[in-house]
Amino acid sequence: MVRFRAFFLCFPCCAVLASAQSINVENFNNPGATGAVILGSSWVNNVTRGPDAITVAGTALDVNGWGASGQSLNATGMAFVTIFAQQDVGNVAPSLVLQFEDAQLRTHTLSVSTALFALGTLTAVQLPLGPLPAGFNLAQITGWTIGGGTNGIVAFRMTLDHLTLSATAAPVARLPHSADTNRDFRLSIAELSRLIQLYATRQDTTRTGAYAVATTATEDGFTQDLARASGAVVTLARYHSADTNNDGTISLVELTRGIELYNYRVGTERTGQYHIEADTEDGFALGP
Ligand SMILES: [Ca+2]
Ligand SMILES: [Ca+2]
Ligand SMILES: [Ca+2]
Repeated sequence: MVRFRAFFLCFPCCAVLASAQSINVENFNNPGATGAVILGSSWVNNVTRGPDAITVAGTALDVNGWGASGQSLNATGMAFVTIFAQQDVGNVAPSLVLQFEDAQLRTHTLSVSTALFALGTLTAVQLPLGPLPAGFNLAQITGWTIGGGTNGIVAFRMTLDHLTLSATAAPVARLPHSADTNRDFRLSIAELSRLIQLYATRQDTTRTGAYAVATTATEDGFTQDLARASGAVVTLARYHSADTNNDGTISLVELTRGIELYNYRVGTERTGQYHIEADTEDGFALGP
């Protein structure tokens, strides 16, 4: 581990990404969330707030029990909604419903089947933002709510992590980063070291960064390809999340992106937190 230390210092956090093509509506973080439990709803006292997500359980019903008012969201140009959530054991609610309200109190409601969200595994589901109701003003969204969308009929059991709007339907990662082998949406030093190991793969004396899909169990499902020569073209059955150009090798630029994720800080504490987001080179973005 020590021999990597100087290497880290050579790659300070570099802000490669500056896409304004998406809006984070809600991160459900604690602290940091935009919305809150809607008072008087069945979600009161039934929402557990984790650092990165809320978990709705207990006697919560399929109402829209979380939301924000007094917002001034300008969603002009946005065309897709991505919801990052999971179903939890006992969920009976058939739909996850998102409702926006504009400054003239017009509402726009989107509904997606909860079956699209894996049970117990955070899943990103993307859907078109439109068509919009006549006159709905995307430039002046003042509030939104999320939940099961009814008056309260059946049990709602979901964990909600992230809600974004985006201009394009860029491919969205549906799983944690390949380097995040314990799938906690944080890159640890051990996980980064594994990525560096793949990057450092050599054939004879030449660094190739070549990797292959593992045929025996490994922490990330990949293995160093010690046989492949530098520049040899390969097609893999699947690619490591860090291999953003899908060429079967981890390049310096790709490793640097991994280090950028690893280096994410909250104040002075390095947390390595990241989340799934459209419109980035690897389908992920810094922070919870
Ligand atoms: Ca979150
Ligand atoms: Ca991790
Ligand atoms: Ca690559």
